[in-house]
Amino acid sequence: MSITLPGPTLGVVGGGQLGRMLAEAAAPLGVEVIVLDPTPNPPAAPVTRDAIVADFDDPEGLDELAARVDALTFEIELADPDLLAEAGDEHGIPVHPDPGTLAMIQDKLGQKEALADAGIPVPEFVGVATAEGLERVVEEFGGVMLKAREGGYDGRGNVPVEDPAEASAALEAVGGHAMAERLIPFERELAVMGVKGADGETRTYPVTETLHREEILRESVTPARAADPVVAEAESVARDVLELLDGRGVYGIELFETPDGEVLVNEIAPRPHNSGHWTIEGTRASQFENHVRAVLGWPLGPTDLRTPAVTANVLGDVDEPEPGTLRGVESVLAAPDADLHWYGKDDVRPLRKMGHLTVTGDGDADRDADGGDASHGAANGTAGDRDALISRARALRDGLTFRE
Ligand code: AIR
Repeated sequence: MSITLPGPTLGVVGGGQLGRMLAEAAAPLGVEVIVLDPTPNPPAAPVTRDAIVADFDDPEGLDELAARVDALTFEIELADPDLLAEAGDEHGIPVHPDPGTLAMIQDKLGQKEALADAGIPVPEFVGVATAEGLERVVEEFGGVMLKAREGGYDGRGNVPVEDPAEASAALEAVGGHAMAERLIPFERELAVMGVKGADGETRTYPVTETLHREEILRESVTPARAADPVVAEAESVARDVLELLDGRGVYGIELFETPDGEVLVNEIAPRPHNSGHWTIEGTRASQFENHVRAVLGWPLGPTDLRTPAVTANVLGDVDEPEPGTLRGVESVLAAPDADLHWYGKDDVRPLRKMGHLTVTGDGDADRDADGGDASHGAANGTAGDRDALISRARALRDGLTFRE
């Protein structure tokens, strides 16, 4: 392989925060990025060479993108797999992950079937299309998570149903074409970011613990506060998942830890993922950098932990959409242990992901500032340190608001 600079241009379908952070990671490698997004001036626009305004399923828009880049990828599952494959063929450029993998993952039922067929542990699941069918499943499973088969993300399209009487409304809410899976009374939610590079090379990042509320990720904690055998099992399951997926790139693998220490796959994202944002500060090669490297077929970068890290999402705390102004930022900027990532979205909406901050170290910034016993870049820290880190990240995040 010969790598020369200036480097290639990467085309990304989707220009949201993930596209923005991909482009930020691509720049030091000499890689330029062009995104395609339906929204004019999307979050990635200020840090990319260009942002083409087109729908994800607009053949002309995708053709224009493919004509101007050396490789294609996507940062949102709403990308169209058939168009991606066609554009790649037409312009003779690689598309990663494989559009077939995207198509498999897009259908939540097909995704679960593929995992189950490969012998990968998943919660019990079934496809549902009628209210009567869903009622029966809710009775049998004693509660399900109902998921739109296609199109849902950031908690949209997921509805817990514990009472058969709610079946009809729930099915309507997710659009009628759904997958129901047994509600898992999990001990913890975990996630592993994995990356597949050229020549079958795979790497995983340390296991992350994810904390959700209302189906939306609030914080991620790395390393996860799980027992060693659970962490080892999570890594092993993640490697099996990577084995199953075709195409280079980063994959987010969301997992449940059951009360008896079993690990089940919740779902997979064929792209960088919110539960891997901590890798920007917590590792040498972030999920975004490794996605760029992988898609281009370049050698992968190190995924080991540099420092314990907690990421806290900054979500829209408004009741109605409005132009977003984030207040209270000074204290995060002044913090010796925190990094702020603002996504640059024009409008704030209720619970919209507007930014995040990552805190590293042991959670005791005052002690660190005094030159005391800090664990930056050193040991992995204790679970108690992680508790302190979570409190610290929450305190900084909760000081931010879009409200007047
Ligand atoms: N995204 C993609 N799948 C899940 C998520 N969160 C990211 C992508 C996408 C952006 O969210 O970066 O472009 C869209 O965010 P929003 O707030 O406009 O819906």
